[in-house]
Amino acid sequence: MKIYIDGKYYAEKAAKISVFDHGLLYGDGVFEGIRAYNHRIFKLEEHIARLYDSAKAILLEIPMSPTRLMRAVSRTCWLNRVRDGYIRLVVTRGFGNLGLNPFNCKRPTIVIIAGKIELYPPRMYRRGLDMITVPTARMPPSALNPAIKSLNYLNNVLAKIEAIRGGVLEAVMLNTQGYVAECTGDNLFIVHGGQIFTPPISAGALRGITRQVVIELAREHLGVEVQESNLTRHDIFTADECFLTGTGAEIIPGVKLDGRVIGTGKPGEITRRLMRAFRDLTMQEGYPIRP
Ligand code: PXG
Repeated sequence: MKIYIDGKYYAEKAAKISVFDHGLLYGDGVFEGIRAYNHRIFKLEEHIARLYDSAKAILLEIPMSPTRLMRAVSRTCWLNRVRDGYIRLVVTRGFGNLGLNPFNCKRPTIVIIAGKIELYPPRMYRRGLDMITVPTARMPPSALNPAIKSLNYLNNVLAKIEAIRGGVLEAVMLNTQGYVAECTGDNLFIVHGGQIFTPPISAGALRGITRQVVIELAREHLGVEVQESNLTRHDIFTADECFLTGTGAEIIPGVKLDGRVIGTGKPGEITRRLMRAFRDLTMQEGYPIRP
């Protein structure tokens, strides 16, 4: 594997950054997880735009234009002969000293890894996920806005640990008001009476790229508007269908929450139609992989 660090390519074993990098010392940085399908990078422009938004929110100036960064991502995929894959794009505050002050870091570090990812075993896509609600609440926007895709993912990691310790693979995270925010690395949707609902961004969800794709697919392919509204656990318990969306997860059905079977306990019709429409879309469009 050839890994991009600050404009140069390194073999996997040689791809290293400093222990004084504030990305390591403080989780001070931002990232994107991006997928490639069929020799094209899916929604690259949208991922790059969100990366710059996250960077802006933490006063980190990415030392490269969005266009050049997109080319660097594409070239990294090309050098790694990616057809279908997963790209991790990371921008840290950079090399500094042991103090918290980010202004001692001279230049952000940019890393691009083109690899593979499998979040859940394939049978879960056919049968659906069992989930639990975890005690760790999603970070309130007044502390660290969950709309920022920062390197500080401990909130999500703790929720993931609680899910796995609880015997399932995914956690539903509530906000500090008790409304559903999202899962550890996925947005959440429910279907009720033929309508689709998802928590608003203000409930503490990331503005998911897959979430936006699903909102558009629902409208265009199913003729159903997705409503953004505050959801409680009760809304999930009593839903006809539930599914999660994310770059890593793609679209995966949720069939059980806290011991309550959702709908029939099997992936629902609307979920399956969206999964098919999503798969078709990923095969059709994207930013070409080239040198
Ligand atoms: N919420 C959170 C907290 C995320 O981290 C999503 C929602 C979905 O957003 P996108 O834009 O991807 O549709 C994410 C994305 C992983 C993993 O290893 C997590 C994400 C992406 C890829 C892999 O768990 N998070």
